[in-house]
Amino acid sequence: MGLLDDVLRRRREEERVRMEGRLPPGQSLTQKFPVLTYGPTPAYDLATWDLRVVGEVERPMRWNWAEFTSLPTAKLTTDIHCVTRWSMFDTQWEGVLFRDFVKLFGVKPAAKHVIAHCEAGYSTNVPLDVMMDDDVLLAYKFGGEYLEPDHGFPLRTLVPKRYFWKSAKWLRGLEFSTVDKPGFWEVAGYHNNADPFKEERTQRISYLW
Ligand SMILES: Nc1nc2c(c(=O)[nH]1)N[C@H]1C(S)=C(S)[C@@H](COP(=O)(O)O)O[C@H]1N2
Ligand SMILES: [Mo]
Repeated sequence: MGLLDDVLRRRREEERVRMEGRLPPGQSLTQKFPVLTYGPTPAYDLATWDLRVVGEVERPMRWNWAEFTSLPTAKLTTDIHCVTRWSMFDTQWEGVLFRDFVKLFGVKPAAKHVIAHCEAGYSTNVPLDVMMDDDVLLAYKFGGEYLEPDHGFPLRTLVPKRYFWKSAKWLRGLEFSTVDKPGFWEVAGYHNNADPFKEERTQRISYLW
C-alpha cells in the first residue's frame, strides 16, 4: 500500500540505525542530497581560482586549480549530518586528505585552530586536531563526479564528525591560528564544537564578551 506504509517503514529503519548508534539524536535519514547555502551560489572561474594557506605555517602557499588537482587524492565513504536535522549515509567523496596536505607547508606548533575562508565571506572554524583526523578532506568530487556548483565546486572541506555547516563550500583559504575565531554560523549562535552525537546545535554566545 501507499504513503503510510512508506512512512512507517522509514520510521522503523531510522529507529534501527539509531539503535545501532549510527544516526545521531534528533536526525532523520535522507536519500537525496539537499542544498543548504546562505545566499546565492557564487560564480567560479578555474582560470583565476586559487587556494591559499596563511597564518601559523612554515611556508605560506598558494595553489592554482591545475596544481591543486595534481596532488594525490583519497576516496572515502562517510555519513554526514546537517543541523537542520537531515543525515545522509554512505556519501562518497574524493579529495586531498587534510593531514597529508599540511605536510606540504608545515604547521607551526602554536597553531591550534583552522579557519576556512570561502567565497562571499562565509567562514567556519574547526580545531586543528579534528582537522587532522583521517576522514577530513579538501574535496572536489562527490559520487565519482566533480562537485555540483551548489554543493561547493570547485572545492570544499569535508569534516564528517561535525555538523555539516563546518564543511565549507567554495573554499579559498585556510588560516592556521593560535586563537579560535568563530565563523559565520558560530557567531550567529550555532555551537562552536558542533558534535552531532552530543547534539551540539546551538549555544549561548559567550566568546564575544
Ligand atoms: N561557503 C559556504 N559553505 C557552506 C554553507 C554556506 O552557506 N556557504 N552552508 C553550510 C551549511 S549550513 C551546510 S548544512 C552545508 C550544506 O552543504 P550542501 O549544500 O552541499 O548540502 O554546507 C555548509 N557550507
Ligand atoms: Mo546546515
